Amino acid sequence: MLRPTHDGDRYELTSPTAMPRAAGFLWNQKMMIQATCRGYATAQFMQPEPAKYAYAPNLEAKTFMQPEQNYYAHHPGRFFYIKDEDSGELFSAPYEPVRAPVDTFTFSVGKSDIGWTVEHLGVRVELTLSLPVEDVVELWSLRVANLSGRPRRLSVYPYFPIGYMSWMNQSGEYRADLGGVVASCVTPYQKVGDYFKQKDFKDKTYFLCEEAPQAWEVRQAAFEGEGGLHRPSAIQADQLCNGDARYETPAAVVQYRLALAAGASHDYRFIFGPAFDDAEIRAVRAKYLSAAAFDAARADYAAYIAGGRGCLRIETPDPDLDNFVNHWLPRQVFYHGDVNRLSTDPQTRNYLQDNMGMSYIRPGVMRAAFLHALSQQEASGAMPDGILLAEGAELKYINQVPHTDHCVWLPVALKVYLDETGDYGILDAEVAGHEGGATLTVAQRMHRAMDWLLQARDQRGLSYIAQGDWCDPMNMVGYKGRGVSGWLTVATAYALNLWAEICEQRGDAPLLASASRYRAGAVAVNQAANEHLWDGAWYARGITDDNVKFGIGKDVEGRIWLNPQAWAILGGAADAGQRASMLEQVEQQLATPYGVAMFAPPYSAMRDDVGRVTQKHPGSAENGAVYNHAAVFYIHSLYTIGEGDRAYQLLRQMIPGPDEADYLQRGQLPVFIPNYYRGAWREYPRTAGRSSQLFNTGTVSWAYRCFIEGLCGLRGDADGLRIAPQLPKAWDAIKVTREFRGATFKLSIRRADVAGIQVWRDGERLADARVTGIVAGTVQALEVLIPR
Ligand code: CEZ
Repeated sequence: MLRPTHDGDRYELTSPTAMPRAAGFLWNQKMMIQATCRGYATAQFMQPEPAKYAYAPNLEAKTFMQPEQNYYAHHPGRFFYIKDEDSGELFSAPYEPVRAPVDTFTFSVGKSDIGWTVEHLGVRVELTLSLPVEDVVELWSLRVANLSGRPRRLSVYPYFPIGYMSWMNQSGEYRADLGGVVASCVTPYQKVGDYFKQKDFKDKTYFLCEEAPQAWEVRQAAFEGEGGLHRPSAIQADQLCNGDARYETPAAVVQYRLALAAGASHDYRFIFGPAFDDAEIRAVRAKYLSAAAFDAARADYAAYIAGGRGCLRIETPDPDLDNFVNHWLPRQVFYHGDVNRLSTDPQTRNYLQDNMGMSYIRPGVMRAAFLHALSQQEASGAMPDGILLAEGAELKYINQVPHTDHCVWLPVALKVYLDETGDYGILDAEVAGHEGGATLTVAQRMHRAMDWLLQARDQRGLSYIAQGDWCDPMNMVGYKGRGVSGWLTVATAYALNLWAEICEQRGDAPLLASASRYRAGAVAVNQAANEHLWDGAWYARGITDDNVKFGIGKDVEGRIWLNPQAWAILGGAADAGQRASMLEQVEQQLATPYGVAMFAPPYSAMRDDVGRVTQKHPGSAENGAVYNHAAVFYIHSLYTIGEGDRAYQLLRQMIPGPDEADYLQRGQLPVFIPNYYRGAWREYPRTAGRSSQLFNTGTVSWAYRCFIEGLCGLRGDADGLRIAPQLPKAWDAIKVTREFRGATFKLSIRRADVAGIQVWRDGERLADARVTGIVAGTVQALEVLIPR
């Protein structure tokens, strides 16, 4: 099997399985490669740091979830193999790794659990995954039922791969005392300081079984053997070998022998998660691993999710839309405001917009977040790139790249909060600066932020972009310190106007004086935009360090961008004629069947005066996708100018379906809005519309706002609720329930022969299309008539 040849110059191995990792290696001054007997190879070259030219099928990036994530056989997952003891036949649920053609398959996504039902070989497998409200633990229930009408002898094997935990130290074993598999590792590090940061990490992964199994295997390679994941060797034997993993990749696999009479079924429960030590594992077992505890945890969790149900129920001619808006959209908004994308340093714009959405769900959360963000304002009035949420958190990754737009989001988010709550008292709230900064009121800090935006402009009056604005990867327009952002310029005007409006609403003399100053500032900014950025039919995206205007008619790629148009509408730079021209150009150049693209045509190669956005694959992400965050700004802007039809069409396109061809093309369930759908509709129609599958996106707070305030037209003001629905042409009537400042409004909105909007209550017409004197706890029924 293994022998030296050529006088000892060479060794020969004749079995590919006896020493599967036996390898040789070669090198030169620029590279090295190690190759195993089975053909696996690891290579690296120097440029001058070590780099790869062939990659593992997974990405190691830890910055954020990756769009369009690829899955492969050894990707982490939760699997259950079922073997017929008599025939030896095998399948797995939900589907991987065996990929047997099962008879029936159901994947069921709920708001508070996910389930699968699979039938094959006369056996039904029902799986449910749920989570508790507080702890990091997966609750898995499994029911195996015999549908075959005859007694059956089965083996049931949950297979939870744990994966490559650490190059320093990893192992795993079955722990009878804890009732399951426990794998342990040491999170890798090299700096001494990291030892102290990491020593309390939860470096154990447990898989606990309510019912003790007959056998187990913890060494992944022993489980899989030569059979491969679709037919693991360990499963082909009668019984698992009770193996452990010693600096070997661990997996949690257990075996249950199950004799089921005809029509009988058996239930199992498992928990899976991380822990610091055995004591914690014991405690989590005691707390969760029983039928009663599962039921209680599920009920608690369902209640927790229901707490984010939002303030709007609609009944429209489009039931799929209703379902999304009533159930899934507020859930996604709640997710964002609840956990801030599970980051300790969310980007400031994300933090503000994600919490802005909480205005409709838990306004108190938005209030606290807003004050927290302001507490990290810099002395200059600038906002930092990220908001630190945890003690010891640091600005990382993208937050180390200087962006210039963060102050814009303050009045944007604040206005939504004020409209929803009327809590103008927040302007007087005092906010202590962090790291010994001054204590200032919210209004004073807002002034500083607006002053910062006003001064961060060049001699033409255009806003500097530094290494990015809203568009993170637009990092080379202004890295030399001169380039400006067309979007940020018109967005600055919008921010100034919003803040001025808030000051005017508050109405005390000093605030009024500030308001007129900021109004004048907005006028000046808009003038500059019109002078330097209007390109005849739309606004340019910016001007580079070398004074090259881009996003203009003569550009072959990146010719027209959505953001400057949308925000020129919002900020008032565009007059009616300009708006009409922009809308037409957007429709002609950016419309796709899957929504409106963020710009077009996509870049096909690097433009080093624009930046890495041009290096993304054409039509993906910021390189000309239907980037929903940008699309929703535009939709919102359309609602503000009474373009309800156009707005609705685009809003509807943001949700997958309802026809099958659309679902297939997008590849996504209509239970969330993804951050993008592929663009490049003209260039790459095959992939256009494909979902990124990323549910982290600033889109959702705006989308919810568009449904509430745009489509249904139910926006608050300082002391009332305005009523100005904008139904799409094809609709005659809708019903809406809107919760607002503690009261409930039940509206029946329909078209009638009226000249303007009429609102009727108890047979009496209200003076305006606006309700005031709102009393929490009351329910009002309103008839709303809108012109045909
Ligand atoms: O991140 C988002 C940001 O969270 O991109 C948006 C930006 O406004 C959001 O604040 C537009 O650029 O760095 C990159 O290239 C990434 O593409 C990120 O910009 C992007 C990712 O989608 C996050 O999942």
